[in-house]
Amino acid sequence: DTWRYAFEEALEEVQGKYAQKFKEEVEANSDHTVELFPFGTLGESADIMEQAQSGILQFVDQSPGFTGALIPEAQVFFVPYLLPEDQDQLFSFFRNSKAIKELFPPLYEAQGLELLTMFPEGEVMMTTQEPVASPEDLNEVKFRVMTNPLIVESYQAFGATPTPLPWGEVYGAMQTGIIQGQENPAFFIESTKMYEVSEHITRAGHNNFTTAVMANKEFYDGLSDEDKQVVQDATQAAFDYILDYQDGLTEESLEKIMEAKPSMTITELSEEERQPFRDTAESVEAEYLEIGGEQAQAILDQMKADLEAAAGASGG
Ligand code: 6CS
Repeated sequence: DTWRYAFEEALEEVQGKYAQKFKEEVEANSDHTVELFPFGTLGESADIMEQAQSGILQFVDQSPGFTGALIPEAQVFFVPYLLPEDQDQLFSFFRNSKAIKELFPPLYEAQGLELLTMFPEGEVMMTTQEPVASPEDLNEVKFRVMTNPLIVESYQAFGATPTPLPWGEVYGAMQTGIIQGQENPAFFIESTKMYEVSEHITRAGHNNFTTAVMANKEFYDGLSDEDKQVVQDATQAAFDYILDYQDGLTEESLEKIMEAKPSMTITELSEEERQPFRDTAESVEAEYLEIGGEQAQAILDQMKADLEAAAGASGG
């Protein structure tokens, strides 16, 4: 059969690299073919999700930043400073998290989706027109966020005026000044040329971009045991590959940005400067428990236990 797989990025960006590896594995180990649909070929993120839910697509990569509108629990990824900055701890968390492997799957199932994996894409950085060293500097800055209520809360707590937008509108909105800030990992700021329409990059260390890959559940349930194994093995191989792929990616991307635009500033906030941003975590977490759905508390507790285990495992 031909399996259709859509994602939110271009072929040579992180989600595309993951998808290419998944395709390669499936095709090497079965008679099936995987047809890849990069960003823009089938619409915005919300469109490909609908297509996966209705079975037009067999696979979809949609980030919790968008899924949080559908599965409120997925908004947990927007509690600032919840995920560790240390890469070993971060990767250990994604490899072993019980929240991801056991608690999230039933929530995705209820939406007609088989959750296959979640993986990180890189440290999230702000790009703005003016330098940012404190929440005061975000005052009156219309800041584009992905479309879920908790990240709106989070950027409000950071002092900004959050503006939820689908990805396709962000470059134009920055260019015309409708928004004056946005956040994304370095590789994406580089590949989408977001640096052309912003002047400053700020590293507050508040998050890592998480994404998720799923299958249409009816399709997945209808597969033979052998084909399910092919899908699971390809998922695991692509997961290992994509963590390796990210080694050094952030620094390389920042270098490319500086080459393309020498006037760009890249500022890593000090611990002291980060403190007021960090201080918002408590209130955003409380808001998550309010709006994060019935399983919010269970997910948050399990995430924290998983993160503690990951910190222990990597000696951190
Ligand atoms: O900011 C966004 O909306 C996009 N950012 C990344 C890194 N991937 C896909 C997503 O649509």
